[in-house]
Amino acid sequence: MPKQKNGPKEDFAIQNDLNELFEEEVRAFLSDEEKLHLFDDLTKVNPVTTTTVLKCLQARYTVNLFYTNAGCSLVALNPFQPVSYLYSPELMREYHVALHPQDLKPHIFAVAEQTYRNVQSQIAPVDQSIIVSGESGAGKTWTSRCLMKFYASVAAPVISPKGNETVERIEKRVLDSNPVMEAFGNACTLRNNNSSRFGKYIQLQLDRCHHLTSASIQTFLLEKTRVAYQAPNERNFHIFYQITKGATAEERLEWNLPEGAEYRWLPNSERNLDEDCFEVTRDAMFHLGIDHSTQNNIFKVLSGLLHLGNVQFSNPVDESQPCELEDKTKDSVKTAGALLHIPVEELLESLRIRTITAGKQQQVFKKPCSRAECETRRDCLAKVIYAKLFEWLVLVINESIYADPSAWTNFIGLLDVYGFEAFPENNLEQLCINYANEKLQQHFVAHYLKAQQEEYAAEGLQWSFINYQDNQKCLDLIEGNPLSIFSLLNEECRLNRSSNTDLFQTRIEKALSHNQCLSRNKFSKKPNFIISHYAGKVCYQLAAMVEKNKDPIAPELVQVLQNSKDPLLQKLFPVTERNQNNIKSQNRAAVVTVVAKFKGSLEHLMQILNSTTPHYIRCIKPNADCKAMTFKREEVLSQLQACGIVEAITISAAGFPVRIPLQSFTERYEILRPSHGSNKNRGCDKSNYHTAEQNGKTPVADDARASRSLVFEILQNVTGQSAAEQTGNGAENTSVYCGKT
Ligand code: AOV
Ligand code: MG
Repeated sequence: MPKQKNGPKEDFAIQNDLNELFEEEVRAFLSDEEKLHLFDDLTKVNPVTTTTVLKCLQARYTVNLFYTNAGCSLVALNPFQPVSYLYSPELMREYHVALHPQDLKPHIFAVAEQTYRNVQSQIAPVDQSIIVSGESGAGKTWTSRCLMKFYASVAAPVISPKGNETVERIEKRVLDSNPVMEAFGNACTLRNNNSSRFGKYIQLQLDRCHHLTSASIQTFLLEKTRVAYQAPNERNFHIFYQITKGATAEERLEWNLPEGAEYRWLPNSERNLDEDCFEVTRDAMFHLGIDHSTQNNIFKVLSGLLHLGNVQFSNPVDESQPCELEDKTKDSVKTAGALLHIPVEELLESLRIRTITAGKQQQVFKKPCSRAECETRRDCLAKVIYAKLFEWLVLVINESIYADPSAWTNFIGLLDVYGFEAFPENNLEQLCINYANEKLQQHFVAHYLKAQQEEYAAEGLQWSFINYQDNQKCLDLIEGNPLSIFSLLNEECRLNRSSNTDLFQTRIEKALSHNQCLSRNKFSKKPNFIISHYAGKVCYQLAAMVEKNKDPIAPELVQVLQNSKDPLLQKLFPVTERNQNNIKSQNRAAVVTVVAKFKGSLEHLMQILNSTTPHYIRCIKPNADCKAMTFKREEVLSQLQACGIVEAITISAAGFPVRIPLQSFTERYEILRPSHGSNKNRGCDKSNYHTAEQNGKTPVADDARASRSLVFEILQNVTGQSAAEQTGNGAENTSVYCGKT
């Protein structure tokens, strides 16, 4: 349904006239750098080069213009300062009611509104995705949050779906998922104080009237190692700081968190962040249906983990005996056991003693673990509890925002994954994160840089091919078949060869040296490999990588958790016949590795993205120090080059800004054809075109020419311009492209 305008029609006419005047003025001063900020769309800078694009973005940034259109995508520069006027409800409304939101200043709300209107106009694929990308700290999560607020405002149902005052409205619950997931899934890193340590794809589901009915969240690979290990100058997940800073006196007593106590797994807690606010998380959890007693249970378990982190072992005098506890940590293990509702002896046994079943009689042996093994088990226990808790929270949130599929017809998906990362030390976590970013980059390349040009060529349009950086080689190196980093990692896990990293390094080089994206830091003594990603080179350490990929969990640890009397842990680790058998047969069962699982979930995501109409928001981090109003040219330049934005702008500038499938175009506009209803025998009517498609033929130039003539005929009737005027010098001046897709 077309949008009702808020103000008088004339407002928009004046606005459009102004825009035209504006452009003329810009053209007149083309060489004047001071006017560069007036270019709302990078396709209009002339010539489109990395330098002009960079200059334009810098000019805009200095006058607080953070958004710029870039043909098919929107470039968003991170202001690193509050600019609340940019996200006000009034502005949301302005974009929502505008006749042509794209004619207003570039903004994420313009993208959001266009996406929303695409659903309303039902042009296939009707389901939409907004893919927010950019490196760590560029502003993806911020942007996704603003997009969610936009839809919560413009697509809010008229009445509460359950008609029940005691249930929070759906849009509120959807928004409340953010603080909860960020508290449990985000952390302060060297790159970003509020860095997402998991990937997220949220589907906002709309009913026939395009009202928000429900939503569903899919998450990807939480970086659970952070619970038990934080790199220097980084922090654990926000929620731990929230409970230690925000608990009431009573809660401190119950959760055993005395004021000023120190925890090994809580580094840099003197640093106070906005994200440390406990109250916001609690309120949001409550709105999502997590009652106070369940919340209390969650925070008690988390406190238990903090105490578990303080447990330290020392080597026993007699090696046949289990490791001893360091004196000062004896209380920690007692407190951890009490908070996790596990008898302390059982907890200690699971951490210090390994059970081995061997021989035909399946005899059971008990063997004390080494100090290193005890520490691994302690960390593993914390990681498995935290990961399960996060999984369960996502489940609870999904239940709270769920509606039966019959209640909704289409969706808008928002993708916010962890951004590209290169730290001084990188391991499996960064490999997975950067692999996810490579996949998204490939989607962009395939969708805009490759497919669009190939389609123009197939339709017989004049087109000089614009070269672009394809990242297929890098993806082959990471995930390809039969040999790749992933396949070799999995092989090491399968063959249980985790200790000799030197040998593994040699194996990688032998198998994959033909791929130019692979190299090695020869000056480092530690075994490593370097991958040349689209966004830069990253050196990955091989130490512990295979073990992390295997992600083993000792059966004794699962058992001790299943025996816990804590209601939450009982929910997270239920005893079922199946997992009982699993524990027994775990050593023999094929291990599903971390990268295999991650690859599977990303492939599933790509399938969903491919079935939707994509929109891209490219977040750019103007400086690595997260400083307000600081634009570092080299840093922005490398991000622009990496994501292929200049090529995309060039293609968009030379190509067709409006792309409508021919079928949709004819269905919608055939009525405007002068010969409508009288002339059925033209070379190209809908049915002709369809026959070509149904026969599985690529639309050859003849079909394409015929289809274009139909489009021109309609356009001519509307604009009064002849076909020759419309085509001008070929593709460049044609504003509407109607193709097969
Ligand atoms: P990210 O999601 O892209 O990083 P965030 O969205 O967390 O990055 O943004 C990082 C920080 O930049 C935020 O915490 C804000 O302080 C600031 N910021 C971002 N966008 C804006 C904006 N539009 N206006 C004001 N401040 C902003 V990562 O999750 O680390 O990849 O993995
Ligand atoms: Mg983020």
